[in-house]
Amino acid sequence: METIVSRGIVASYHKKLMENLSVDVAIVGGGPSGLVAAATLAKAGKKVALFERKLAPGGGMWGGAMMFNQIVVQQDAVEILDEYGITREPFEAGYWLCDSVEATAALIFAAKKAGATIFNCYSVEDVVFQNSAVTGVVVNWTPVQSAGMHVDPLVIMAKSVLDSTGHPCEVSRLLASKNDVTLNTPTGGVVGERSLSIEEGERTTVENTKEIFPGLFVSGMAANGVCGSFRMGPIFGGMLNSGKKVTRLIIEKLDA
Ligand code: 48F
Repeated sequence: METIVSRGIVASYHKKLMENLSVDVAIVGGGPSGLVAAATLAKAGKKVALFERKLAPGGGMWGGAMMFNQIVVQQDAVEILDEYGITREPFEAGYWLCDSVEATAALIFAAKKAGATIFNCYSVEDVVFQNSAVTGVVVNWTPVQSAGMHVDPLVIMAKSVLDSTGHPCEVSRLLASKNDVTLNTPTGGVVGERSLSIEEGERTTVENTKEIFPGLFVSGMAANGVCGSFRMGPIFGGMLNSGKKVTRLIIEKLDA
């Protein structure tokens, strides 16, 4: 029995990894925007692998605000809550309340069920840069990175890469710091996020969701970080809508 258990895990994981060495879309970061993108792209028939640094995907959604595990979602994202069966309670006109644990779990479940493959405990430490475009991601185990071990990474090739790493906008920063490139941002580089302004932050997180360099898209808080816009705190409509918008943009490009 001991051998059966180990053999099953090793063989099936090996198969999962082999099948994802080359994908349509590599999503970096399993927060709400990345998870919505993963679910929607996979539902549209695209081959999607999502890489999440932590043990549990979900990013900043689990904790609500200051660990009060409730989130606020505004009216224009209600359809997305309903699509994933997330319970919502009315609050003030145009605002809904959700349990953050239920909402996060629902998005993870939806992404997996739609056909995306989730690789947790992976950190994306670089991109593949060929012919002036991003063509993949360079991955390593998070514990290797956090222990500072000198272990070389593996490579996942992707037709499109999504930076949904949230506030640090890590993939975009890596690309900009290691290569002489001009990004599609107000300064041509990573501008960095501004302080909190909810209404503007929510609006611009969707506006800034775009392809910032050939092959590299940004969504969620990373979109505002890269473009120099505001943070917004524990309101999540913008994140959900950003995941939907980036899906449309990526599909347009993949199908062109
Ligand atoms: O920050 P995060 O939840 O991304 P998001 O979709 O949502 C932002 C909100 O949670 C919140 C907010 C809403 O109002 O402002 O902050 O923009 O999730 C980002 C995920 O990316 C992972 C990280 O662990 C987190 O789960 N991540 C970050 N860098 C890497 C990474 C990396 N280099 N490789 C893999 N995962």
